[in-house]
Amino acid sequence: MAAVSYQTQGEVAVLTIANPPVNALSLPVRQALVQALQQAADDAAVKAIVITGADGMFAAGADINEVASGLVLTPPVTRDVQAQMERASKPIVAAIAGVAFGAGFELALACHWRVAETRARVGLPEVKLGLIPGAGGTQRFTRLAGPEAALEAITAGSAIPAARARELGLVDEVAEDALAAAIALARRAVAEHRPLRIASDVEDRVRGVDPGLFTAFRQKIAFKARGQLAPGRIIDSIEAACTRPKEEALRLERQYFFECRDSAQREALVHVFFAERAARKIPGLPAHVQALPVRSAAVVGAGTMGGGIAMSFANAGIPVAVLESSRAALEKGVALIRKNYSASVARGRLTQKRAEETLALIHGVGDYAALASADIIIEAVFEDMKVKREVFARLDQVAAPGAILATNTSTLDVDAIAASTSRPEQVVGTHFFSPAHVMKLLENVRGQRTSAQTIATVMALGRTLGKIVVLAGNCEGFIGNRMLMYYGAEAEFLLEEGATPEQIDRVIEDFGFAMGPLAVRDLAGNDVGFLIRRGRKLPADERWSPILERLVAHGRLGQKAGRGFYRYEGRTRIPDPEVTALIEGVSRDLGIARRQIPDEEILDRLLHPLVNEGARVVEQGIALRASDVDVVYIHGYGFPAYKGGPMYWARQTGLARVVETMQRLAPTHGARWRPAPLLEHLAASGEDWDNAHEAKTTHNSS
Ligand code: 3H9
Repeated sequence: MAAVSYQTQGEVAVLTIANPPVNALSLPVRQALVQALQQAADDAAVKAIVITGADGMFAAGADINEVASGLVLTPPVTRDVQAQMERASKPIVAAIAGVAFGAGFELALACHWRVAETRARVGLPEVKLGLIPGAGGTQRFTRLAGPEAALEAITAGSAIPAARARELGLVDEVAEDALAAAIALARRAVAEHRPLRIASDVEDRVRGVDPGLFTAFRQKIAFKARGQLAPGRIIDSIEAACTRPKEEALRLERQYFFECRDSAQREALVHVFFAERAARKIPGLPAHVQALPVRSAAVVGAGTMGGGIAMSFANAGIPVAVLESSRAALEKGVALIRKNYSASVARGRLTQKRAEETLALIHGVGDYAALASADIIIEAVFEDMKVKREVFARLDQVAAPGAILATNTSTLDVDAIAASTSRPEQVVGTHFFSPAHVMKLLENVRGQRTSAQTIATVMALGRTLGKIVVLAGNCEGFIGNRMLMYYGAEAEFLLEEGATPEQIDRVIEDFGFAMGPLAVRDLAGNDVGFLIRRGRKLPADERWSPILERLVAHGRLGQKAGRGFYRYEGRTRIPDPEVTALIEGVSRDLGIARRQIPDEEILDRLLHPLVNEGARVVEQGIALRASDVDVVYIHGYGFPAYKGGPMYWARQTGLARVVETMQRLAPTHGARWRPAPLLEHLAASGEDWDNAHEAKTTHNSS
């Protein structure tokens, strides 16, 4: 099939991009577009042109593989195609269905007019790949919609719904049938001899812009964008659209595009893009296995977690019952859900109408019998095996025969929970992260007897709920929490040796994490952390630091108590001399001489345990691939996406160097610093995580 098909409907030539799966503008598409545009220009019977995409999708952008390989720069580049379009004497209209993203939208912006289908979305998501739009996107967007809208949308990489794009002036019409409406518009343009509208020549929105706008916006996103290259370059480029001549601004955009394209951040974010998609693929799942439809759901437990899970279902349009046997607890839970929706309305993220419609999908119930019709029931009760087993035994009695019974446990043995039912093949872990309606990650956990169909269903369900889904094997803590154990422990050992909570958190936050490990502990509750730790098995040659226990004994339970590793004023953390004294007391008791610890050592000491446990998780098949570990850490634990995740970080650092550092630290810091066998094997053979599966097989059999 041709990359671009050419048909005529009367005097209109319709050019259809056909490059499955997402009509990316790869080289053959660009070549075919150049030819088709020329054909239309040469055909005297053709008076206007419509560009559209096959299979209900305009174009998702440049081909990301070409960006990585450099082929994106092989002529004709997108800018060449656009120049040909802007030179054309015949009107060109874009008919946008599905999405027009990145270079796809940039192509549409170079058309004279744009018609979008009602459900279509447009946008420039390049920032999510560590890039800035490279085909005039920052320029034409700004000229059509103005700099304020451009700054917001392009630095966030937002997908803009058709109706909003129309309001912003990015598209000219919204229609049920974009192609028919675009052809009609093209015909009108011919009949009325309309002057061709070239977006890059539109001046009124980029004249007389207050330069303070850019300074203010830089400050506004400073924290969120810290450490990142692309957001700043996007602002620079939009500023150039408002302050420099057109050609110069376009040249600058191109220069910034190259700078970003050649950056380590772009490489890391492209890794993440493909890692997220690879995570959905489950090797060995028979092709004939279909996900079961989930038309209704139920959640046991109306606490923060249960409420958030219920909201995730309702937000996806799936009716959900929330069970809580105590009436007071149920009312409290439902009130919290209502409050969350009201807050979204107040922030302008949701209309009142939509909030009410969504809320109406959530039903509080007080009796297990009310769960009988649910396709899936998710247990979100207290993290205690006995309680969970009791809940599952009850669920087994009331649930529909085909219903999936899922546990939201974050650490407990899914098989032990499944064993309390008569249908272990329908039992699975669905580990949501708090707050569940906000956090993107869903870590599904496969028990020993979980069926392929159950797995297929919860993997598909995750996507329906808008989550990024990873499948983990069953072990204590699965992928994420298991890795967290040594990371958290190491932070406290560093405190014993001389670091302060604020130094540790600063180093990790400067690295790009959303929050440092001690601030996270305070947020989650030190009592909770201590309880989980007490229940965990530790190798005989390992120990826990007594710091956490002492904090709890002093009532320093974390943010909820106003004091933990820090003192809190609202959510603001303030270093507390009392904590310093407590930590120094621990060092004294243990006979540890405190010292100044360099920031680099803190970073090494915290990241290496993550990588090492990550390697064990891969080695033992708990994670299907190293990149799944990256996805879990980025979306569940605040690891900076632009650094690619812990396993990617290790690869960039060099696996041999990682092993060397661990071996250097092992004699002083204990058995936990012994490199995982898989890590040692890969480092010695010079192989990469990509070969981890083969290496694991070889390693296990040798
Ligand atoms: C750019 O345009 C730079 C320019 O400014 C510079 C010009 C000079 N390329 O996500 P899905 C694959 S940068 C190659 O699972 P969905 C994807 O890997 C680009 N492949 O489906 C997957 O493959 P597989 C800016 C791509 O329905 C399959 O398509 N554009 C691309 O959930 C299905 O994808 C973007 O960043 C691509 N551009 O979502 C948009 N896109 O089946 C990125 C997808 O083998 N894409 N694939 O795993 C998206 O946002 C979503 O893919 C989309 C579909 C919403 C389109």
